[in-house]
Amino acid sequence: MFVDECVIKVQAGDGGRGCVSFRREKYEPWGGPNGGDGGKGGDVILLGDDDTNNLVDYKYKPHWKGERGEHGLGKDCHGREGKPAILRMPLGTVVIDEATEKVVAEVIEDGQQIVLCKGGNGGWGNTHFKTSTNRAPKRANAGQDGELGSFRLVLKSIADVGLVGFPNAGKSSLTTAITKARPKTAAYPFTTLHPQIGVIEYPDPMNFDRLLLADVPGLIEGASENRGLGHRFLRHIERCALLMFLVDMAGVDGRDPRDDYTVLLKELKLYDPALLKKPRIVVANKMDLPEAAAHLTKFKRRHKVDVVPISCLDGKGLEKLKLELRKRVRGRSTATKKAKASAAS
Ligand SMILES: Nc1nc2c(ncn2[C@@H]2O[C@H](COP(=O)(O)OP(=O)(O)OP(=O)(O)O)[C@@H](O)[C@H]2O)c(=O)[nH]1
Ligand SMILES: [Mg+2]
Repeated sequence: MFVDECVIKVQAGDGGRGCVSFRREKYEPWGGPNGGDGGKGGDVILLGDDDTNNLVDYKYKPHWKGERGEHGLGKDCHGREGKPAILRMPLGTVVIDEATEKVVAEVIEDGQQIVLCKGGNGGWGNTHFKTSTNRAPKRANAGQDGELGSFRLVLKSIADVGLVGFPNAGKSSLTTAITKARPKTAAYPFTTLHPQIGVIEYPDPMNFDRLLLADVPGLIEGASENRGLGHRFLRHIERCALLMFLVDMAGVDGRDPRDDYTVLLKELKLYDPALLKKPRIVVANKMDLPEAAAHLTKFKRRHKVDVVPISCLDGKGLEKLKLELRKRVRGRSTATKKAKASAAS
């Protein structure tokens, strides 16, 4: 089961109580205060984890608590700190506070730690309240309460290239052909029911590189009115640097490939117009079928865009496409870096 949105309720541990105690020993009538402090409560910590790509654990276990700090003891013994609650999050998780509707954290890197709720500090033991005029204080602090809250987790996958296309266009076939991911492929629509990330490797020994490719479920006209699987999964391409529009140029399902492209642009715009501002590459798939060449000529005439022709079946054009993807993604990031550097200087 794939879950990319859920609500969790978390509470950090309360601090332990400080202790009121006095040193009592034989021949030591005025031993003085020796109450230890309470321990700090355990935090609630989010930990970026590259090995998970799903929030399903949090759907079934939505309540998380940090441990309470132990109370202070006599003989100046401080209470132990409470253990933190560590929540492993898939990379790309956005955390929204339900009370304020504000984004409070974003988990981006493997191993990144974010304290979502802080544990309460432990209370002071009576040693802290000793003064020259009050040498036997009978006062100690209670521990502070740990922070608590209700948070919505929304997973927006992190990838360099996001696939956009109608069902059956061959998105999963392409992912299988150029990455080691193995999404299910079949000749019926909506084979892919949730996003999958594949890694495209460039095994050039001098210049090893890799790009992440997001295969998402197909879009159909009316996705904005929740037809098909709706727009739900488009959030997984929001962060991509490049959008790859994959069009079935043979029109196997009886649609005109020219209309497919128009509909895809329209549906993306209805979801979020900012997606159309992203760089995009148009790829024509199924060029091994005889009808495809004629469709491609008509397509270019109407849409006036550069199209990369490929066939996932016989592998034609795939190497060229991989290089083109690297050029566009890396070229873009170097261009952005150069722009930032010139702005800074
Ligand atoms: N002839 C031909 N068939 C292809 C090619 N690429 C994919 N197909 C076929 O197209 C069908 C759909 O492929 P998928 O990869 O499952 O398509 P998809 O876009 O992932 O579809 P959904 O997951 O349903 O959105 C399969 O039967 C593939 O064998 C190609 O280049 N040529
Ligand atoms: Mg698929």
